[in-house]
Amino acid sequence: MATVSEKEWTGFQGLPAATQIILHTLLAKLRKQKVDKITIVLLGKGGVGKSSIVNSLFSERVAAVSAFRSETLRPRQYSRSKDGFKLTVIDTPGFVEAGRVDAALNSIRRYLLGKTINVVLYVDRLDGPREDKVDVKISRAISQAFGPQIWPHVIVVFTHAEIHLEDVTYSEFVSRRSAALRNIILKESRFKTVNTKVPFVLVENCSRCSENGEHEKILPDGTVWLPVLFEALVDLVLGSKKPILIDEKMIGISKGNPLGSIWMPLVLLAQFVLIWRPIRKAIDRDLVEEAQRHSP
Ligand SMILES: Nc1nc2c(ncn2[C@@H]2O[C@H](COP(=O)(O)OP(=O)(O)OP(=O)(O)O)[C@@H](O)[C@H]2O)c(=O)[nH]1
Ligand SMILES: [Mg+2]
Repeated sequence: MATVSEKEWTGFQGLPAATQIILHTLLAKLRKQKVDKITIVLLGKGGVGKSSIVNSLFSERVAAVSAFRSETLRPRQYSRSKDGFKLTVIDTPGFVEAGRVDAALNSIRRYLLGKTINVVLYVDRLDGPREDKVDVKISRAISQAFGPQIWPHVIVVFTHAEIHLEDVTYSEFVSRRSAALRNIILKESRFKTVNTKVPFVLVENCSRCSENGEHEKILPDGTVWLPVLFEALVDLVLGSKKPILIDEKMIGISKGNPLGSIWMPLVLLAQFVLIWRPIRKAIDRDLVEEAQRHSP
């Protein structure tokens, strides 16, 4: 049974004043559209910073993080409320290695069964290794686990975004890294629509990262990333993307054996046509022959 904690969003008060002003504006925008709750799911490889994002979003240490081992052994749900608005974040165990993606996703989708979600944050490191094959495998596995209809609800989040590069500008590195992952997602996910865009956001979870004069955490290009992340969430939620219910139909989990329920009537029909009808005919023929033999 998953742990559910629902409390006041106390971390909000600890945010820099400038950030609070933007978040208040975003909350008002949601209220205007009668959105009083958002549920976010975090997905991604192990150790990329999913649980750290939970803590960044709430501005409170709610999820355990570790540099050395996985602290998130099963999906966990956290909720915080502010002024009648409830933010729920579902943290999940990482796809430890390529070979275990399907197994990890299977347990995650079973946990999500029956839940309604607004946004999936697909998390990866900005400075991550260039393992295209793993990203391909993960994109395919996510499409298979939830159906390609999950992708319009996805925002890619690149963590470890405070990097300093020697041979390329920050903006060029970001645009090439994001384009590469976005292309893989579009190609492998079977999610292709005209003008498809997979939004992405840069995040730096480290508590010692650079700040501006307002004590807001900034990226090397000066962007204050936390409000940008919240803006992306609100844009997606208000951008006509209805929340999705993770139901049995969507994820292909049925109570019985799905193959049995589809094929059983066909098997019975085939048995009737190929076995019982010829036998019945043969019996009828025998009976007629028998009757003829015994007739005077
Ligand atoms: N510098 C830096 N470190 C980060 C960032 N995000 C996470 N970390 C560190 O990376 C390590 C792993 O972070 P977690 O948040 O536990 O990663 P996770 O994805 O939840 O890991 P699993 O639950 O094992 O899948 C921790 O030591 C974090 O402090 C980031 O944006 N910048
Ligand atoms: Mg974790």
